[in-house]
Amino acid sequence: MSKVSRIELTPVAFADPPLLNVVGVHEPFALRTIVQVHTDNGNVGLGETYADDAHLARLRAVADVLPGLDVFDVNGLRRLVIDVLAKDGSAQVGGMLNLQDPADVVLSPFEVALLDIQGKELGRPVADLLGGAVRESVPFSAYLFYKWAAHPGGAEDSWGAALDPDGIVDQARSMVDHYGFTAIKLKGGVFEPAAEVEAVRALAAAFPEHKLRIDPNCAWTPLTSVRVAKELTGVIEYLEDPTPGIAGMAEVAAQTEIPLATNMCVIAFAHLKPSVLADAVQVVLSDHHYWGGLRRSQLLAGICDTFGMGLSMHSNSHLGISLAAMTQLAAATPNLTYACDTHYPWKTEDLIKPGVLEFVDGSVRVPTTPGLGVELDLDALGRLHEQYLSSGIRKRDDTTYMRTIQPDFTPNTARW
Ligand code: GKR
Ligand code: MG
Repeated sequence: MSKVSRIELTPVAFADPPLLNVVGVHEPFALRTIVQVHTDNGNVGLGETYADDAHLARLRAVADVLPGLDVFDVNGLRRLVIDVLAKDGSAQVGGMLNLQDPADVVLSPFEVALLDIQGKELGRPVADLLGGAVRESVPFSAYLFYKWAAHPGGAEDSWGAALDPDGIVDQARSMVDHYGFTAIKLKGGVFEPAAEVEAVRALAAAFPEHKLRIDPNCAWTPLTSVRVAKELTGVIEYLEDPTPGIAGMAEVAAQTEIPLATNMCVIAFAHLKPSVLADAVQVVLSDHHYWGGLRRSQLLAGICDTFGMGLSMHSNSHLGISLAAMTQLAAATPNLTYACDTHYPWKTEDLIKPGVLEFVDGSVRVPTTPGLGVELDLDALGRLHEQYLSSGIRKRDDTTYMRTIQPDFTPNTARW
């Protein structure tokens, strides 16, 4: 079997609409790093991850020590990552999350790339390496955002503005008509809770058959969260991160029958025990980008199963290699029974060759060709890398961008 011969890390920037959230607004470009792991027999494995400067520096440090690694030695990969990052500090990812230990977020894209190579060498899709696909297609949810019609000074995008319940329902209509989603998530934490509850109610009236969720990214106090939960009982399938911290979530969970979901207070293996002991969350949103890749995400799935917690999937702005990895993982995870989040419909540029990852009836068919099942378009990679160089953006910072437009903006965390 082959060995790693060299690694290419390419930071890219792709156009992103002005999506609003608790900490500000998305900048005109989102960043990703594309990882290409080359082998001594001419194979290439793909991975995709964050591209903030600090993360890129860690990826580069790990990439330097990987040549010579057997592509099946995923345990060896993790040991190397841990050695290289020894005594390294915490890692900020996705604009809002702070990980105490950067090992799993750095490991992830390399692990995905090794699995891609393993699949190519064995002639099997990655889902087969993860135990086999238990579903032929993976359901995703429509991910709605309050948004402006355009970035300041820019041209209006095709989605238009969504700043009230009517705008949100129109946005949902476009997403559902276009992609066939059967679950809908609203990103909240932007307006007062009452306004966001009204938007969810408007969605429920317009889409009575759809599963609904709201995620204010911890914008509310426990008291407000309990009030909102009362108002939305019977309307939403889960309430995502209403309030910060395991203790706060436990306080809310004790007072509602709506399952509480999180991608903010349980974001690493160390958080599972305290969260289970406090019965703080009933659904964990996994994300292979910081849970250490696909196999460690399966470990998380097993732990959720053991402790009777549900499992769903979180997303940040991403491109097609991530979508392929999410789809292969979800296909091979029996207890991933909620529709997964994805930002994919918001992007207008990609760097994989088209035609593989299409949404039909809200689901993506699991590629059955070897590896992840997607191919990199090298011209597009070059274009998006040029865009990264010229964009000047080197880390995601929704708050600073928002302050260039509203100088007095304060992130809304636990404010209401
Ligand atoms: O893209 O603005 C955004 C989201 O708010 C993202 O940053 C979150 O990580 O999607 C995420 C979530 O579910 O919390
Ligand atoms: Mg969330």
